[in-house]
Amino acid sequence: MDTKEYPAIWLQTAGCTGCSVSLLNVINPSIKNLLVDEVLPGSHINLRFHPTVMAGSGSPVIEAMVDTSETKKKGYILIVEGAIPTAKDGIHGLVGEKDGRPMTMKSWVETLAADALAVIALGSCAAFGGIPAAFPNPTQCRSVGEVLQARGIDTPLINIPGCPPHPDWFVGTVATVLLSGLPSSEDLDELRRPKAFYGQTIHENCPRRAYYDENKFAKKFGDPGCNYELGCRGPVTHADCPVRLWNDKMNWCVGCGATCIGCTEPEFFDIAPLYEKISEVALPEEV
Ligand code: FSX
Ligand code: SF4
Ligand code: SF4
Repeated sequence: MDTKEYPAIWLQTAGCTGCSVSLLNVINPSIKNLLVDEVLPGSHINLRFHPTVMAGSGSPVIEAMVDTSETKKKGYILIVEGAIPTAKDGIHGLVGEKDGRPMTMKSWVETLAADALAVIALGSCAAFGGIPAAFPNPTQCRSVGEVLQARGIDTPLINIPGCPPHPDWFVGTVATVLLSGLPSSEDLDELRRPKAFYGQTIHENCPRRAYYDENKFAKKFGDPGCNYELGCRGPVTHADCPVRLWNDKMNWCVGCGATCIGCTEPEFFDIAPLYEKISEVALPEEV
């Protein structure tokens, strides 16, 4: 059977590289399976540019990226990790050069997204602005969606937030696209997140939920009880961490005694101090 190649360009903008590190921790398939082998029978992702894992550097890799966008128009996937600095037309974030001139992250995102088959905004920085866009945001970091909208670029966009996102959320989304094509509006929520991974709140599946329902709240970390009064944002946060677990199904935030800090939601870093009860946030209907 012929292998179908899916070219991909992975751009890193204003972020911490945690999204890439998280993906490198993927267990099944392994990162080798993902990058070298067929990710699904007959389908291979040809990752043409990734700043952290590619062996090359300098002009040749920039040329490979540009060549991909020019020769595979509407045939490659653009993955953006990080927010986009937009102040002073993006001068605070530069990646490589073109024709001897420094290129801004903003101009790469605009150029590469316009010619892509689809764009995946990976991580909360790319999806919503995240930590780089936190107040007072002097570089005016914006999400990928905001940058595309400002330019009228209507390439299909999938947001996979999380700081970092779970590797399964990315791999599962890519595998679904390869198997069944781009998601329909039914498959995404109003924030363009795949419902398959973000369709329920943390609170709906939390093993401490019975404590919440009985008003048994931990007063300090380590107490038995629900961590709501310690600032847990599980009731307003959409992701499947309690059932998927992290690090090869080892544990997850509330499971190891912490709170859910709401890392898959817009402006999670700005809405309130992380370890204060979220009384100012309206709780959704009880489930
Ligand atoms: Fe952001 Fe990626 Fe948080 Fe970091 O670069 S989603 S800061 S984990 O890693 O973009
Ligand atoms: Fe779990 Fe947090 Fe909901 Fe409590 S508030 S049940 S700790 S998700
Ligand atoms: Fe993010 Fe909450 Fe999941 Fe932790 S439990 S990874 S803070 S969504």
